[in-house]
Amino acid sequence: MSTCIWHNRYEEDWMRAFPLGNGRVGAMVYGGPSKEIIEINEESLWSGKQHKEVFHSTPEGLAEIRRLLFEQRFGEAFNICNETFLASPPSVRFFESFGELTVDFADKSEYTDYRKELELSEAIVRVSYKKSGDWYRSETFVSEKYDVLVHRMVTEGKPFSCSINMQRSQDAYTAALNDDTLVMNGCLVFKEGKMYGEGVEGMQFGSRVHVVTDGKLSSDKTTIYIENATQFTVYGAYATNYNVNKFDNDETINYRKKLIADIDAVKDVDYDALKKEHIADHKKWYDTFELTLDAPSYDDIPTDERVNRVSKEDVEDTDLYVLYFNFGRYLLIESSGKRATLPANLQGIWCNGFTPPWGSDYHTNINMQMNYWPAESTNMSDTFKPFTHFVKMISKFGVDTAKDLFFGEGWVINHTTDVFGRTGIHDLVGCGFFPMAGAWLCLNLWEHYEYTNDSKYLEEIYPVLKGCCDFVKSYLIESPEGYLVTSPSNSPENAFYYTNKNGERRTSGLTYAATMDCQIIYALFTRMLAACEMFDDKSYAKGLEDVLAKLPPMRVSERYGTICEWIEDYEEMDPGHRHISHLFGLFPGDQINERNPEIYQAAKNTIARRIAHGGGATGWSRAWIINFYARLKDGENARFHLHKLMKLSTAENLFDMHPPFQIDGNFGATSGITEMLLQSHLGRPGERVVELLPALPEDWKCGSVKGIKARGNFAFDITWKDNKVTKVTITSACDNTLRLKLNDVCGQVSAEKVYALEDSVLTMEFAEGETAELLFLS
Ligand code: FUC
Ligand code: CA
Repeated sequence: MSTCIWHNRYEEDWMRAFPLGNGRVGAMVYGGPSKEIIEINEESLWSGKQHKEVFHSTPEGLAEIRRLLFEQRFGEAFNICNETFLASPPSVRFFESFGELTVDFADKSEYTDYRKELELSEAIVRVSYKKSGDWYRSETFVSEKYDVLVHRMVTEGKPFSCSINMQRSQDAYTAALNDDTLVMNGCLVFKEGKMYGEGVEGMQFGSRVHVVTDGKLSSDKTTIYIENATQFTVYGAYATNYNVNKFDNDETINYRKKLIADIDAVKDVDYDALKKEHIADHKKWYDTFELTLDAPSYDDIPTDERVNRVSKEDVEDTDLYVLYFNFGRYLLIESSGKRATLPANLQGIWCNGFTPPWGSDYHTNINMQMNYWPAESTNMSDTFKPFTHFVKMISKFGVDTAKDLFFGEGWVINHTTDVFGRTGIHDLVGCGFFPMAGAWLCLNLWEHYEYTNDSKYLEEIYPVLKGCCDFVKSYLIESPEGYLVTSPSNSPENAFYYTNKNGERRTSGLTYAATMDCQIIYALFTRMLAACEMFDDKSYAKGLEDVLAKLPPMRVSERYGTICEWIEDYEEMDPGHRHISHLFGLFPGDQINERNPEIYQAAKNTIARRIAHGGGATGWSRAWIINFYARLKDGENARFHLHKLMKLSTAENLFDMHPPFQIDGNFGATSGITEMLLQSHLGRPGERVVELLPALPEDWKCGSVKGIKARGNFAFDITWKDNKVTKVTITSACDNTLRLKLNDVCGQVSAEKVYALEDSVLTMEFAEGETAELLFLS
């Protein structure tokens, strides 16, 4: 059971550094033997500030676009969108690196016996090596309790000398306050630019670094020097003046106060006690789940070599999937659990430099939603907190956008946002237009409710869901076929071929009623109906039912046997496109399932066609495919694409590669593995049916999983042998009825607790906190 990522070779490369975090402060530890570099991030350090977006659309323009789309005059419709839809300023700003903490050693001589490891179950990076016969060992972690980074170096050999610095190459200055303390203070200045609008003197931020050592301390203007030491400990505190409840920089926040208080609280704590507490705190998050696959362990091979064995020699390393899975859970805990107040962005909280890919922002046409796919099923529900807050905030900012951009009700957001509440159409109309993003975000909220069964939470998010449904209802119009449709509409970020009125072959991304829109609306409205029932909101339910009755049905392509991606059976411009949006209903939705065999088969054909044309080329797309195959109960293909993900889209520190690094693939694949082991999407909310090992690959003969969650707040421990379930222990966190489908991995069932069996579905009543055991005989 792999829980340790390790290297025995050092290279000064951010993509080989190991990530740490406490949800708020992130760190990438390079592990350099002559110069240690720890790149720091703080979740809220974004350039820019809150900005009221300006829109240029008009009700007449929107009506004209819609008319043109119904007449298949896509080019003309697009031109109006292109001229009027883009927000001013057009782009959101960036998440940025906080700076680098460095320890520069005087001794630059050769080193041997190098080892750098990240122990996932402890959230500690350890580095060790020998120089001139002496061992040097460091440990680094980010404490949840004290909210600081801790880095300690010890040698049992000859004393050493080094210098310590905390720096950022722009917008900040560092000064030694005295011989043991550095302060860094800054203000993010963002220059005026065509895409970003006026220049901004933005967020204030700073750091306080404190050093404790048995050596001699001295300092000059910017640097602390340590001489003749056998050990030192560095404490780093980091903060900004961002206010997550305002979604803006806040001049009234004195971040320096926090830095001083944080260092004061930690600096005299005994190191071993501090570490012990850190590990115990981490285990509360991490130890809620355990996956074991009975496969050869290659823990003695460095992780980078294991990745390379898969990519270059095509080795099947099953145990590496377990490590990757554990890493996925770890990454969500470190970027969105513990002290996090903002959700995991495109890179979690780990970003190198000042202009990261896609600004390391929040993309809401799949990426942000995908980040949270494993949050509930892998039993770390509390990592979802920052997401809930974020969507609540967005729902406030999105009200003006719904009104001023689309002349609609409720709230809306499109395909990207930042931490300042941007909800308009950004970058380019072609990809930036996606008014169903909010509905998709709401479905994540719903999943949190279904997995926790927490009706207070549902009450809390009900207005947000309602506001989203209000927008969708106001956005729908009647099509010539008599359906209620979204218009304009697109299928992120694909386009299709059509023939225009002059008989010319053209492409368009815009149409009305793209399949994904209909699937998202179906998912949201059917769930909302369940919520209305709970709150006895009959008149609202009626409105939703009326819409559901008039949504266009899914269509099977006559040419390809696939699910049509758009309202018409168009040919895709890119048949291998990374977005497989029209399978939203298969995963994360539940509309496409085995109860409708024709559509289920069409979904299989849809993936096959995408893959035949080079689909799954980005890490996140491949991760999505794993979830699809799991839902199709196809364990072999799920495993095959997991293998491809390791082979083609995984870096030497196990970060997912779009490429470049993008964390959604890590999270998506973690969810995919979970879906292979347990599913609970069939049936109505509140009456879901659980299925065990629905997509177990032949190769994963024996194993066990502990703590895997099903909707309804059931936790399962499952043991299997020779591809058959042998024992299951179920704990219910609330009074509830379990419905368990006995599929072909389940033999003859027996239990001490009373159960009923009908049509291969076992039902069992649970009281809050009750545990029951099922045994299976083959
Ligand atoms: C979506 C994807 C891209 C990339 C970007 C951050 O727009 O289409 O592949 O992942 O988000
Ligand atoms: Ca965070």
